Amino acid sequence: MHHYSIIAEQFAPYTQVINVNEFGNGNINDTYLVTVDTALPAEKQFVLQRINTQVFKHPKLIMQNMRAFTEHMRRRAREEGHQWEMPRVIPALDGQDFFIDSDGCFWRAISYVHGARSFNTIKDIGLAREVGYALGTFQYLINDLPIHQLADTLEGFHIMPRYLQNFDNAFSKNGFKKNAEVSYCLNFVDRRREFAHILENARKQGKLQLRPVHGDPKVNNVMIEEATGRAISLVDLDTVKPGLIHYDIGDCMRSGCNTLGEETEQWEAVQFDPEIGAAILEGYLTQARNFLTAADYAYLFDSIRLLAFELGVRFFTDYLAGNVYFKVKHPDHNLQRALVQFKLTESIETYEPDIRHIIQGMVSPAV
Ligand code: GN1
Ligand code: MG
Repeated sequence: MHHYSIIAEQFAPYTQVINVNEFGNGNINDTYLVTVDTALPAEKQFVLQRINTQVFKHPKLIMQNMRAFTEHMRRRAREEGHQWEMPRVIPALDGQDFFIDSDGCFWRAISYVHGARSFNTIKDIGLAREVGYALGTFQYLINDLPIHQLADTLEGFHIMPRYLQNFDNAFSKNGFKKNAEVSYCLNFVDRRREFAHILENARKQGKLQLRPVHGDPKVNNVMIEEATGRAISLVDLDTVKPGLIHYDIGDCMRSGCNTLGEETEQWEAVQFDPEIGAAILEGYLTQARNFLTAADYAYLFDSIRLLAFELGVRFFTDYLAGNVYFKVKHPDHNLQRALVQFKLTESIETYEPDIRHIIQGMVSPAV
């Protein structure tokens, strides 16, 4: 505790640190909420994070990106009259955007979105619409930033054919106990090998273009203003980089439409909720209509199916590899998480006609 206060003080030179508490439930970085002694409500708290440099090999690039796109988006929101908050980078005592401690760990601080909270699952249609709206707004405000101005903070992120290769490597290298659940997962992946290439093929064929994307727009990264119930920010900005907008919409849908949440132990009961899906898409399209192309719409269903499958493969691969990427609470945690995503993928496949119908209705709304 004391150790963390000393680090927090690096980012709070003029005030006293009151406490440092673990915050959120990220799978990669370590996150703390720092409370300092100030009368200004907006500055009372800030977010302190230790970046996992096993995953993010070039953490300075993350900070460089963050400076560039938060400033861009803040300006754009002002010009467009959007009420939208972007977390601010808080410099360390020496003026740099990070602090390296005596163990060589990489720390950074960002402002906390004040007067807002997030949810791990979606319980009502109104929240679903706000979650979609948040993603649409984020993509809209960053859309005109040239992608060459964004560094690649995580090479291979969301490139599904690569995840399949990693899976094959982990499978051939590691011993594991083969039980009913593991066999189910192995078969599940094998039957969808071809499908895994769908987005990257469309990109190679020039049908889909790289754009700035968020990378991790899951439900609990959307900040909902407490006073109004409106989405006012989308946080967790380490993976903002060039990508396909489909990674974002797929990730947002796979997390929002699984009402049991991705950490549930009842994986057999996991389902995709089409009503919540329709509301997320509706909120998303209020903003995204401005920049989506016909080809973008054509791959929406596939992106929903693919991102659930992708995350399942990533969790399962990490289980096979001995839990080296995602933090786990027990040795079978990543297997459990993989089963949740595979069940969700199955449910998305079952609902395919309904989901396509919903999308179709939004592309060409009845007059
Ligand atoms: C990881 O650490 P967190 O929870 O923000 C992962 C995402 C996954 C998510 C699943 C860099 O994000 O891709 O969707 O877990 N981030 C990275 O909960 O791999
Ligand atoms: Mg994240």
